Parts: sequence; structure tokens; C-alpha cells
Amino acid sequence: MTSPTDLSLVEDDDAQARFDELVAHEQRIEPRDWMPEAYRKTLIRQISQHAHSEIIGMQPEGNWITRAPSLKRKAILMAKVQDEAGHGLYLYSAAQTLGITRDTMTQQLIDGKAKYSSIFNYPTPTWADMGAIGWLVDGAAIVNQVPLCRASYGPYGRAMVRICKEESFHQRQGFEILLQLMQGTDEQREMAQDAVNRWYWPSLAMFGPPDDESPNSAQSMKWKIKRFSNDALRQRFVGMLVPQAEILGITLPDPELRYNEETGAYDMGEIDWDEFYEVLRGNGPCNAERIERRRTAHEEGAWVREAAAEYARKQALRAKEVA
Ligand code: FAQ
Repeated sequence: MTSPTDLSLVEDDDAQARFDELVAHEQRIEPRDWMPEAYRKTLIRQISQHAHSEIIGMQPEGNWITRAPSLKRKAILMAKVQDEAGHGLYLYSAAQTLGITRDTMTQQLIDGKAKYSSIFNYPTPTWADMGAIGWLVDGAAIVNQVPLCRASYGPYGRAMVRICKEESFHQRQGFEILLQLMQGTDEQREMAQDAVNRWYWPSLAMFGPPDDESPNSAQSMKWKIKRFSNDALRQRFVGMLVPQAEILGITLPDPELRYNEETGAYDMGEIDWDEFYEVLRGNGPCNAERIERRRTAHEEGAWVREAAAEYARKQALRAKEVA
């Protein structure tokens, strides 16, 4: 005789087999589908961290909106920073389909318990930083995120399609800022080079730890959330940067960087992983400032949330009265 517990086991086995088949055949897993608990957890982890990165990532550039060198630059930068807010919203929505609430995610972020990309804990002291962020940070984001458009989880993959289109514009605007500076005065060229010197290494660290120190990669690749390893994407990014740096006339600050004919890949200097892990532990140059700013913005925005909730309540009441 089969007990109820055994029956649920049989059901889980069938469900697991269906899940495996969907993943194997490049079909999408949707919120209504059964999924292993570990798959759900991994997605919540990655998508929420990604959403937080977009929202915290507004701060380093927000720093320059009031000081952009022209009205046109200001309008472009404002549009870009607003795009990042939009990316955060699509991603929070995608994570919510997995059963976590937006409030929980926000609380985790402002309590300093959630991770977000290491890159956003560095300061932006000059206008050239807007160029370096666009070129390097958005450039790295595109290389990392284009494969995520094919992520096995439907809502994540679909959110990524639109995000990548916008990141592409962001990368070009950064490149164009640097190009203009490089065609300017000696001082402007120095400012552009200095910004690239400061952002280059942290942008390489965005791809995550080396493959042999990346605990999540193997399983995420089996589930077809990630399609390429951290090192493979880092290598692809550097390959993309080299010809663009030549056009800019900018030097990538790695004396060991050279193309290796034998391996068909770039040899590179060592990334400072101690610095990376320090930033992850909350000890980067701007971690405390970023979280404090987000917490304050959240508190100052309480009245907007209350007003929106009250408006929704009244609308629902009115709809009920009409019906
Ligand atoms: N920073 O085992 P793995 C943007 C953590 S958006 C902080 O390799 P996984 C747009 C990792 O979470 C940028 N933490 O992990 C923009 C894990 O910790 P956990 C964000 C990092 O998930 C531009 C641990 O280390 N992009 O730039 C970092 O397989 C301009 C072990 O690592 C995304 O989130 C890091 N750099 O691979 C916005 C893309 N790297 O959770 C504004 C989606 C690793 O076990 C302005 N995410 N960690 O405690 C991904 O592709 C992956 O999650 C990786 C990490 C590749 C980031």
C-alpha cells in the first residue's frame, strides 16, 4: 500500500523529471511550473542581488546629474539613471514571481544583509568617471547579461532582453564621453585615463570570482541560468575592450595584458581578489555611504508609498461600487 508521503514523493519525482526535460530542451520554466527548491532559491539570490545592483548603481552616477558639463549631457545622464531604476523594477518583479516580497528584498538591502555588485562601492570624483562607468561597467554588464536573456527562468530571461537593449545605449554614451575627452586638452585626456585606471580592475571583478572559487557556477550552468563561466565572460570582455581602447587612445592599466596566439585568449595580470572580498564584506570605499543613502531615500519615500496605496484602495473601492 502507498502512504500519502510516498505519493508525494512519486509526484515530486515526476515533477522533477518534467522540470529536467524542460531545461534540457531549452524550454522556459514559468512561475506556475514546479521547480526544485534550490533552483528557486538560487534565482531569488541572483535576481534580487541583480535588482539591488541596479538600484544602488544609480548613486555613483546620480552624483553627477547636477554637475554634468552641459544641458545635453545632463539630460542623457538623467535618462540613463532612470533606466537603471527601471531595470531594478523589472528585476524585483521577476524575483517576486518566485514568492519573495518586494518589502522583504528592500529590507534585506537597507539592513546591509543583501549583496549587490562590488563595482558600485567605488567613488566618482570626476566627470570622466561617467565615461568610464558607461564604457567599462555597462560594457561588462552587457557581456554578462546578454547570455542571461536565455536564462531558463522565463520572467528573468524576458526582463533581461529589454535591459540589454538599454545597456547597449549606456555603453555607447560612456564610450562617447571618453572619446570626446580624449580629443580634448591634455588635462581632459589625463582625466579620462585616470578614470579608466581606477575602473578597469573593479570592472573585471564584476564577473565574480575565478571559476575554481565560484561555488554557484556549476549548478547554475546545469540549470541553464548561467550559460558561461565567470572567467570565460571576463575573457570575452577584455577581448572586446582592447580594440575599443585603441580607438580611444586609452591604455588599459595592465602591463601583462597581451594576446596569446597559442591559447587564443588574453593573458592578464592578477585581479586583486583580497580587495574584492573586502568590498563584499562591506569594507569598500563607499559601502556605508551607499547603504545609508538608500535607507534615507526609502524613509523619505514613505509618504509616496502611502499615497499610492491609498489611491489603489480608493480605486478598488470605486470599481466595487460600479460593479
Ligand atoms: N559583486 O559563485 P559565484 C549593472 C558573489 S548590474 C558582489 O560566482 P554567481 C548595470 C556572489 O553573489 C551589475 N558579489 O556567484 C548597471 C556569490 O555570493 P552568494 C550586477 C559578487 O551568482 C550599470 C559569491 O560572490 N549584475 O552593472 C560579485 O554564480 C551601471 C560567489 O560567486 C548582475 O547581478 C560581485 N561582482 O555569479 C547599473 C548580473 N561576484 O550569493 C547601474 C547577474 C560574485 O553565494 C550603472 N548576476 N559575487 O552569497 C550574475 O551573473 C551572477 O550572479 C554573478 C556571480 C556573475 C555576478
